[in-house]
Amino acid sequence: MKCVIVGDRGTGKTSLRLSIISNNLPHEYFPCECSIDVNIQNTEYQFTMFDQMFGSFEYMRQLQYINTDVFIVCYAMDSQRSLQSVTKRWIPEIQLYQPNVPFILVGMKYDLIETNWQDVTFGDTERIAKQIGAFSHVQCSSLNGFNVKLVVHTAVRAALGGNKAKYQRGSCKK
Ligand SMILES: Nc1nc2c(ncn2[C@@H]2O[C@H](COP(=O)(O)OP(=O)(O)OP(=O)(O)O)[C@@H](O)[C@H]2O)c(=O)[nH]1
Ligand SMILES: [Mg+2]
Repeated sequence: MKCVIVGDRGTGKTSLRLSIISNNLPHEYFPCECSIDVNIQNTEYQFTMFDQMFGSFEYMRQLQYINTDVFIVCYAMDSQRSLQSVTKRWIPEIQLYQPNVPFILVGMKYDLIETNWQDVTFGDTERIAKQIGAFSHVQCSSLNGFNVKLVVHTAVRAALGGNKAKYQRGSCKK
């Protein structure tokens, strides 16, 4: 099962991928791909995650999108701009190249909502998730591990459900 993580620079894509496999934030360079086994309803799936290898080059990113089963589309919860990029940039791009592949919307850096003023509200993000046709919307923190497993399980379920999946309400604290 191939999962590609997309989102603006610094939203936490690599940290999420590494948190999924190790529950630690990166301290050094790691390759762009890693896999874990996920058991859902007594079936084991190999879940392979990629984050962007090619910086801002769209023509190279589209190659990475080939054969993707599910996208994780990220915004950072302390960045309104990264949420705007979801609708302006990332959704148009993945739908251009992989129009039938399901995706989930993921709010990153949930831990910051306790310390920082938030300009991204939960209502806004739920509304946007529905508008863009996300399978689901989850908010998580790679720093403390909150909802990281849920991101994986939701992505696997989206991949299994394919493009027929209906929006499912996100599982967030508030
Ligand atoms: N507080 C907090 N910081 C985080 C979290 N996840 C990532 N960060 C920090 O955000 C910064 C960017 O994280 P990356 O994982 O490198 O983000 P990225 O999306 O891979 O960035 P690019 O590869 O440059 O596109 C780093 O300083 C991380 O330590 C999180 O859940 N909470
Ligand atoms: Mg990265």
